[in-house]
Amino acid sequence: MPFKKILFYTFISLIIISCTTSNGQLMRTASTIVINDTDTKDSILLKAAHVVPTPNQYEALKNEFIAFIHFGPNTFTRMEWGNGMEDPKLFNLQNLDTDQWCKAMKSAGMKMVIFTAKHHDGFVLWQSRYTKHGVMSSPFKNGKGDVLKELSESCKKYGLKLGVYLSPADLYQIENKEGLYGNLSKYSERTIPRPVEGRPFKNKSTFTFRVDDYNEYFLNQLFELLTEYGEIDEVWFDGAHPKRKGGQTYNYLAWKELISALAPKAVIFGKQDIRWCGNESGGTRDTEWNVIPYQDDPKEMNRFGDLTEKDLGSRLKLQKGKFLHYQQAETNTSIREGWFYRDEASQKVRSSDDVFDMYERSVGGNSTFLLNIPPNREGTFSPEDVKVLGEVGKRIEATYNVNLFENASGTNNMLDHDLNSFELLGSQNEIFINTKQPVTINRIVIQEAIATHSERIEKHAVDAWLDNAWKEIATATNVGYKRILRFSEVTSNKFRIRVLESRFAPAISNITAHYYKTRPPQLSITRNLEGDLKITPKKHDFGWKPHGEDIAGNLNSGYEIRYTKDGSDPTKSSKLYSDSVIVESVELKAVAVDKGKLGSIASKVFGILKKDWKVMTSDSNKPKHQGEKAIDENPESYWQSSEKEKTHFVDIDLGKAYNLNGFSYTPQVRNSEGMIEEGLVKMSVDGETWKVVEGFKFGNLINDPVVRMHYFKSTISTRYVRIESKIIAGGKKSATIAEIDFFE
Ligand code: FUL
Repeated sequence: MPFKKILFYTFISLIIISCTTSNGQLMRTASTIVINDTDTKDSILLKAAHVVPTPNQYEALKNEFIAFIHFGPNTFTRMEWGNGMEDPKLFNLQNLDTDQWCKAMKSAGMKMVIFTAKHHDGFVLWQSRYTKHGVMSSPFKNGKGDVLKELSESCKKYGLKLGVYLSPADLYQIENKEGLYGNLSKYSERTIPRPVEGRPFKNKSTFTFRVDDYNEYFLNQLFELLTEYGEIDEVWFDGAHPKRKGGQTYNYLAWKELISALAPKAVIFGKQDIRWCGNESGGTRDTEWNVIPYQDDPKEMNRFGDLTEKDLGSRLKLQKGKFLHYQQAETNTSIREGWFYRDEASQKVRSSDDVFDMYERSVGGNSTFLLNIPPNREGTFSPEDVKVLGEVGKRIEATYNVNLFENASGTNNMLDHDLNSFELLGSQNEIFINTKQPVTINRIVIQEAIATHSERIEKHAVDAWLDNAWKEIATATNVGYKRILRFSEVTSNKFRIRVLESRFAPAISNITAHYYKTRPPQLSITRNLEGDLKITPKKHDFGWKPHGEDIAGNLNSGYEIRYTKDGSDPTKSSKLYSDSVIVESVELKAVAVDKGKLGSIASKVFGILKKDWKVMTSDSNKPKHQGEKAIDENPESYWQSSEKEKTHFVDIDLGKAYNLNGFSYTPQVRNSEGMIEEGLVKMSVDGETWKVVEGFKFGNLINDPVVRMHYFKSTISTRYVRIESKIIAGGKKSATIAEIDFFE
């Protein structure tokens, strides 16, 4: 063995020995640790193993499953992004029922709710003293209503924590003549809150900051939110900006000072406490590290970029940092298509399978699950959303409230349900658990004592004693706050967890075992150009494959598929799916039936058959992205125009004239290129001269690239249709279409 290697192993052994004697702490823990020029790969790793969450971050992690609520003028206009000039009168809320929201969130097992007090449009949903653009100018309770107040009271009643989303982007303040955003005002000392006659504050504290008009406005509003609605546990700063003006910048460090003073228990999202997971679809990383390398000290940073890479905290990444910082991810997505409520008919709701799967991947993948439920125009959660929340809550309870290692023998500190007690693994990297009776399980939960010992496990495996031998049943990478391992069910009374790689001695605080009652699979529905229907089980995104076994197949064998073509929900006695069904202009719904039990219903609206369609012309194509790709029934392939012209178009010959009442646009999802945010639909009698039918608009496409519907004001009868782009999302220049469908 070369001398250097011997030295290294001696160093590691010494550390392990000292870990066992010094509680695994080789240096002081902190939520940010500086890396010096003299640090080596090993000392960087040692430092990473001592980066721990702040008490607030740790409390936030323990919430696990939390709710998001997007509500505002967009709920009434059906837009994803408003323009800031909406008439407050359209916020015509008649039957707000925040108790109903809280009941539903509680039924899902959620612990906190984050509410869009102000979205990008600038409309405020509380009685602010500092603007008239909000509930005070709406018909809601004759201008006297306060949605946040009602929600905060319901939260207290139902035992939910409350967080506020206050959008830094503010289109009302950008667009209106007296708007403060980007008004080039001078920086000067301002007292927060600015007194308003007749509206005194109960909280008498004041602050002085050197800021401009918009930052003062923002601070005044933060003051209201943090002092008049009870305890606030999270402040959510969104990074998106539909528009900017006047080089407006944000004095986040001042905002932070105010938040720390007024809401000392609050974590801040989008800044140093909590980061965006990097997508809005519920995607999770197989390895989600919360110890992240930074180039600057996060405590002093004003701006935080989005961290979207797959690998954020591997050993290699850590070596490139100047600061190691604890920053957990929130996996945020919506239960509906879009962040805001649009309608019941065409805005799909995620199935319970989907939500439960995301719950397991995110909470069990070292992050927090933040699920948005947008209230409808009535001011309630829609029945479908309530149903899914309730079902998911029941599953979580039935699975995770029953610990099948309850009376097992092994190291007590890991089996006692107490997050504060832990066992430090020294040179011994195997944990044995014996149950009195054999147990049938398909889930194991492991938690590290991150509050004191950071996240240290890098790779681990679980074995079960089966047929007189150890059989590996699951493997995964890091653990951190929580790892849920999922595997095909096994029955045994002996289990073993092996830590295969770690950053110094890991401290394990909790190990439990569970049984998830499998259900008929979710289905996926497609058709080809000829209209041939294909219904297959949707693949669950399992992060590992024990011994190459087909988990979905194992869990769901023996089911059959039933379907309807008239939009009604399929039942056990609906038509049995077999090959060779042709579908055209139908709303197809399908369900898997397993031992008499129905799975969740999958649905898809199919437009007219595309067999005889032709793309007559398009203004331009990029190589491999010809116009035909927009109508080939394959959402993976797409048409893409050049970047040269301002507007782009595709002309389609439908083969014969149809009476069309709308179309759907499927954006390509490979990257964020070419999403058509605004455009025109044109028709032609001869395929040469074109007349505008109407315009269309789709918001938030880059973050939320799902199929969008546009219904025509009245039916159009035509054979030739042109889809023309006007504005491409994100200021991009070329247009893309993955699929266009027309409906009769
Ligand atoms: C995005 C926003 O643009 C969306 O409207 C939504 O609020 C989402 C949570 O964040 O950046």
